This record gives sequence, structure tokens and C-alpha cells, in this order.
Amino acid sequence: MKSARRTRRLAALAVAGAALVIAPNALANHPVLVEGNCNNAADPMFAPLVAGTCGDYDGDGKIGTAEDNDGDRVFGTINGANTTGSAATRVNNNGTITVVTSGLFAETVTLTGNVTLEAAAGVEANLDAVRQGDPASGARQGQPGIIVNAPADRQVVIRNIQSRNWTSGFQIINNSRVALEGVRAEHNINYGIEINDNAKVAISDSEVYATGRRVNPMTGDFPTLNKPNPGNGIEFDDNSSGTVFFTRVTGSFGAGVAAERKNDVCLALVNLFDNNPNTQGVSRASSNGSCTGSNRSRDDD
Ligand SMILES: [Ca+2]
Ligand SMILES: [Ca+2]
Ligand SMILES: [Ca+2]
Repeated sequence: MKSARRTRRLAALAVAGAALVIAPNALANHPVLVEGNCNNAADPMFAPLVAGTCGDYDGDGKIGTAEDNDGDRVFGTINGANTTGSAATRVNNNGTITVVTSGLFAETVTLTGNVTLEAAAGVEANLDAVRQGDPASGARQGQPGIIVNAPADRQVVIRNIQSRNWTSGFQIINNSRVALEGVRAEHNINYGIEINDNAKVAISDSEVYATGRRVNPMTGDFPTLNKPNPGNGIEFDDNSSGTVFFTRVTGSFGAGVAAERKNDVCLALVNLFDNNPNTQGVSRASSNGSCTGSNRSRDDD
């Protein structure tokens, strides 16, 4: 008798526990996948295609915004996966977004939560302002690609993502804390990676090339006819701080790595070439390949 009561009580507890476990996962903090796309004007990424072709990862014939809104946890755009798709299945700026097949994503993405945005190993996920044949390419080239604007008690991770042809490939603002790993920023006009305000950013195993340099048949080329502002590969502005480790920065119109607060930025195993100059305002270059600590030095100016 006693044992039957205990069994019933345990069963009731198990049901309650299951409800507790399941409920928070219904809307957020779960992993989702993003399909690639065809990456050419003849097969626009926002139109349905034949199932199983052109990055249709789940083989349902839907890509782009059609895939965003079909109710499963596969998406056709990064914004769909993060904020604009079906509310019940998207990440809602809280979870992991993995791009699973290669493609071009002509979209500005803003991350505000505990988000990991990554491409799977071997996948080329290219956030590009320019998509051939798309008239919106011109306006996109006047805005940043990936924006991180998260409060200080969150951490954003961006891994194995390319960002090309924007004003800033990556723009990190306010109190954001970010790890950039294996990212590539190329042919962005003003900054490859722009870090502002009080942000703290660790950059590792990344490549920042050709900042301030772009062929533009509409406005004229950068930097010949249009001046980049300032065309720096990586810049830590305002009160921001960070480390740059095992990273290459080459071919910038302006500085390779610039820092407003010289003691708040540490470089270790960084290859700088053909920037103008290679570093600006950076005093901490590690000789032993290690940077530790993110706090401001007392003797900082
Ligand atoms: Ca699909
Ligand atoms: Ca879907
Ligand atoms: Ca689907």
C-alpha cells in the first residue's frame, strides 16, 4: 500500500519534472540549421526549387523565405533562423544557428543574445552585400554585415563565417562580449572588424583582407575615387578591449590593427602585411604567443 502510494507520487513527480524540462525549450535556446542556396541570379534564393537541389538540405523543395516559414527547424535565411521565421521553431536570438550547406546570404544579421552563429566544417557561408543581378546590392553595400549588440551578461560566438562587401564586415557595439573564431572579412570599405563602445572581443584564427578596397561600377572604385573611412582591418575604438590571436590582416587601405586604448588590445601570433600602418596605437604585442587578461591596465592613458 505504502509502496503503491510512493510509486504514484514518484510518477506524478516525474510528469511534473518532464513538464519543467520541456517547457523552456519550446521557444528558444535550441539549435537550428540553415540551408545554403544556389548563389546565382537565375535561381534566386528566395524562390522555391526542385526538391533536393541547390542547397535544399531537407529536400522539401523549399528554400529561402519559403523554408523560413514551413514550421520545421531548418531555415533558408540566417535572419529567418534567428528572428523572422516561425516563432515556435526559430532561435529568437538565443541558441545555435548552424549553416549546413554552402551559400551566399545577402542579409544584414543582428545578434543580441546568447547566440552561436557558425558554418559547419567545410561549409562556405558567405554573408555578402553583393548578389549578382539583385538591385538591392547597392543599398546593402552602405551598411554593416553582422552587427552584435548584446548586453554584458551575454556572450556571442561567430565561427567560420565570411562577411564581404559591407561598410563593416563585423560591427560590435555597446557592452557586447564576442568570440570571433575562423571568420573572414574581405573587401569591406570602412572596417573589416569594427569594435566600439565597451565591447570585449577575442579574435582568433581569422583573416581580414583588402579592407577599403572594392570595385564599384556605380559609385567608382575604392580607394581611388571614393575614400574609405578609415579602411582599417581591425579597430578597437572607444573603451573596447580585446585580443587578436593567430590571425592574418593584410592589404588594408588604413591600419591593420588600430586601438584607441593601447593597453587594452593584445596581439599574439598575428601576421600583418601591406597595411598602412600595420598597427596603430597597439602597445601589447606578445612575444610568447599568449595574451591573458582583459582588464584595463592601471597605467593606461
Ligand atoms: Ca528546404
Ligand atoms: Ca523551415
Ligand atoms: Ca523544410
